[in-house]
Amino acid sequence: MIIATTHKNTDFDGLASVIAATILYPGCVGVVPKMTNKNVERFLSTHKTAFNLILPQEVKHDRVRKLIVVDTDQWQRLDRMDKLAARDDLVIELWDHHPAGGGDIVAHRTYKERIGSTVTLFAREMEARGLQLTPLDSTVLLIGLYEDTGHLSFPGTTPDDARAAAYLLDNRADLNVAGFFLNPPYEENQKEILFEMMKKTEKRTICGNSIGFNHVTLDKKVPNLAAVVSMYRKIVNVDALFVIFSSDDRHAIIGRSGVEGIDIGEILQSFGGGGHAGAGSATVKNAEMTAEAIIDSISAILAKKSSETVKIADIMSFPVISVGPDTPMREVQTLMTTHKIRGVMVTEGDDIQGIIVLWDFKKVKKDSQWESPVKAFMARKILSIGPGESPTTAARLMIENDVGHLPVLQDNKMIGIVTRTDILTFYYDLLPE
Ligand SMILES: [Mn+2]
Repeated sequence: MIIATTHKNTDFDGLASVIAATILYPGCVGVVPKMTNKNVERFLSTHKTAFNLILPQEVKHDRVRKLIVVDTDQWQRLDRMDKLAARDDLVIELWDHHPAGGGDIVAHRTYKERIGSTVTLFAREMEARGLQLTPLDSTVLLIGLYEDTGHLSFPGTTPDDARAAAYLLDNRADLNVAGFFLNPPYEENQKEILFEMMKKTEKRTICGNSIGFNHVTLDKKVPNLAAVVSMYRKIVNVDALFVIFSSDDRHAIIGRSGVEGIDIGEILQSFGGGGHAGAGSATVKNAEMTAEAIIDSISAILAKKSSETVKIADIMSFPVISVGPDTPMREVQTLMTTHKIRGVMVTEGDDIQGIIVLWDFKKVKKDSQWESPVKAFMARKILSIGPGESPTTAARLMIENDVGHLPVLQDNKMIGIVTRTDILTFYYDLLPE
């Protein structure tokens, strides 16, 4: 007997990957954990008989020859598979998109990639084998793919995810059905949680990223908190959001990120949880840590991680070209053309007086003005940045103040300049000209 199974609190990527395994491996039966996410439960209540699925208690462990594990690589996340973990004659194959770390399942064959969803791995294999799927199979796979990639919008989404979506749509995946299960109506108690969170979100800026923290005490079980957190991150407009839901004996941490630099799965591994770059969760016992300690600990991890990444000092231009305030405009223009630069600092000794950029030359209306001193045309409002700050902080300063150049100051001395071009080059991984 071949069985395929996935993690407890099964999401659509897990369920769809189990179903995909039953299609890809002849004779394979899918085992769905008893605890599933609310929307998966809703889907199964109407669809389960359409697939070859059973519950964990129905598995005859001694008859299982081969085990396919999908969307996780940890034994403890499987439902009632301990008997199989102890067997040494069992053949195990693993399909997962969670980056290495923490997994204790040793497989004979591993299909593991940093990719948007586990479904993508299956869909790619199915397409390579020229399989035709039914609209029903295609639809459930598409729901899994969309859920884990935020409809192909999460930063971890790859071209292969988009190609997998194309393959599933080619096989007549139904977007109406998918939309229905991907956007469950919010229930009354979910709305209450949402309002509760809105009242007290703590925002911290950590290395240029805005991070939201919420602590909510639950007096009853509320389904699908993950969906509420996803929605709330967009409402509060932060780069990443961590919500701690505390009940009698434990804290459930749910995290969501909308930026590439913050990998939720990696951060929550420190708390014994996991997930992927855009989304993840962890559970911590009340006795082990307070909610405040969790928030501080996440902040510390974020601060440490960012300190290892790129800083302004790495991308700034130097030495900085500067002129005195009485330099004629004509001379400044020649200087910019010769050095192929768009901005020049106006300084007197170490003192920054202003900045003149290409754009300011438009203010020169009469020929005689080319002989006027630069101080008559320069902008005097100067924002600066420190060499240890992040490119994100620079980008934010530029956007909020509509400036294109930021002098980089260290101990009040200008050591470089960072421009819009430097920032764009950094963000798009473009090579410098
Ligand atoms: Mn997944």
